Amino acid sequence: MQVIEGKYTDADGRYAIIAGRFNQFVVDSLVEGAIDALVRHGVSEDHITVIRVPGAYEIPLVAQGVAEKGDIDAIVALGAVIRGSTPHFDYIAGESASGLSKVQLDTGVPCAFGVLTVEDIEQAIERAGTKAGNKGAEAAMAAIELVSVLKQISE
Ligand code: INI
Repeated sequence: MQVIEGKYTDADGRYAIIAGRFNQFVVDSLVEGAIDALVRHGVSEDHITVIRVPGAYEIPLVAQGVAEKGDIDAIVALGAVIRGSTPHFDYIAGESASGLSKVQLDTGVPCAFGVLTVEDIEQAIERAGTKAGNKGAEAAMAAIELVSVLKQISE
């Protein structure tokens, strides 16, 4: 039996974090968590690029451009879409998720989904480094794992 599992360290990988500016104080904590997780798992700070975009809706387009350029191993998408204050929540959250899924399938570059889609600001804060952990860090770990799995299945 052969079992392929992703490793949680990456000394050579290049990562792009694409972060929405909307709900910035929440997203900044996700960015901080993602960078901390990448660096603590071996990624050099010189190999991390942070790109800011207006909101979660714009992340897929920029992810597509980054992925097509070909010099990044994985993308960590970070944002916060809060239903309470967003009548068009479903459109923004849905397009962000499906757009990122399309980018990773079209390009083969993993796009970890660290976009919070929550009911209210309290839930957002809980997922940005308080009682429910830091979803930015979790997305960064998923990105590292996917880079490792893809490397192994292509060997
Ligand atoms: N963008 C977000 O990332 N989160 C939100 O909660 C949000 N709200 O509330 O509207 C939001 N809107 C902006 C959107 O992502 C685009 O930037 C905008 O529609 C311009 O294309």
